[in-house]
Amino acid sequence: MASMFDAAKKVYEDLGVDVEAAFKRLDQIPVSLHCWQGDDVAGFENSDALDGGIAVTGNYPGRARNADELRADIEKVLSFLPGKKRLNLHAIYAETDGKPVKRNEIEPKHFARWADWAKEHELGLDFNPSYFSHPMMKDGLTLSSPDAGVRRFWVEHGIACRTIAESFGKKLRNTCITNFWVPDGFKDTPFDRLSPRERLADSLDKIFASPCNPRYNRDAVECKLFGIGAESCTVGSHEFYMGYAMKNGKLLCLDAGHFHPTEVISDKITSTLMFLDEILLHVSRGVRWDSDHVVTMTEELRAIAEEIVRHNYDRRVHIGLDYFDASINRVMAWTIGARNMYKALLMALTEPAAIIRKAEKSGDKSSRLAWMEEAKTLPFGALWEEYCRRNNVPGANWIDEAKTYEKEVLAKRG
Ligand code: RNT
Ligand code: ZN
Repeated sequence: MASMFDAAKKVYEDLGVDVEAAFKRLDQIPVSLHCWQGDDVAGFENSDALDGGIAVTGNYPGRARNADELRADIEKVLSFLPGKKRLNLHAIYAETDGKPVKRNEIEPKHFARWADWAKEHELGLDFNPSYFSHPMMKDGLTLSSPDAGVRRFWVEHGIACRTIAESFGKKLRNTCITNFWVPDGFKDTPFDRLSPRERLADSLDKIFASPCNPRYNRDAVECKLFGIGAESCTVGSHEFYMGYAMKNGKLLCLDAGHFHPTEVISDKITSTLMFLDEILLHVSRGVRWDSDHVVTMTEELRAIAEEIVRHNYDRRVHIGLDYFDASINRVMAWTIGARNMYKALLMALTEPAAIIRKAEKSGDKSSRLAWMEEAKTLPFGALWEEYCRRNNVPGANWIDEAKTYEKEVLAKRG
């Protein structure tokens, strides 16, 4: 293995790429693993079917049924991932010892086990209030509902979540990013698109008025184009949240599956960061109506990583994953997408940047395109295998290990 790596390294070095520096830089770029791939966004509240315009299809055996199973599965996934990791939790993953606790009354103690476990595994935690799969969602609306009682409940949920997030940041000495996504929208064309947006902004203002130390928690707001059952108007549209984030100093969350099919978030990174300090990404893959397919090595995934790397946004772009697939082994779905994220970052970190930049600067567009295309077939696999080896995680043989875990653990779940 070492000799294949040495040969590959030489190829890259001849193109002016410092592979060791790329490894070191990748070591410092965290990827936040979403907890919800392991149980089909079910959580531990025993709620009815998933709603909020998102859907998980498939019934592959082995879904995690409780927090211990979910943590065991996450540990398995983490053992397949090189590089720096975080974990992203949703409020519905509270552990309340079998006693139902209202979402507006959840507290840090309901996440104590998660926090202890995160500390033990040296993981930073991120958080999300859960504005779906709940009876207080009325007519598809939460924070933008015309019903003041509904809005109040969800405002309180948001405030409770920020307190929990702050406790994570304090305990782990690691800033938590809390992402606000609400599914609020309309199946058919509303006459008044303004009032719900005014109500959403007002509710958010009320949530963010609660004190929260930005060293321990910072907030992001996530826009969306449409959801199932909310096809005609989404209250929290891109323009809504871009404006809200800029005006209020929040992070904007760009989900790769939340835009028109030919619109890409990679092109939004430089634009938004001209006017915002930080953004959050939900790296996902949209396929027709679904915004949450397993992340594969697409042109867009590479472009996202390139934008972060080329402009040194390592600390200003927070990378989170967001997809859910129940039609294949969930641990493998998780791992495939997450490994692809690290892989794309390493690819971006080892592109022959100096050569391409020089061609562009001198106006030599043919050489620019030629080098960008040549770069695609450099011996990248040997670099990736070496990076995995140095981080004590398997190369392609993770697949066999995952299959063994399926046989020994997942298949035995009822
Ligand atoms: C939904 C949003 C949101 C959720 C998660 C579960 O379209 O992308 O981020 O996927 O919060
Ligand atoms: Zn998302």
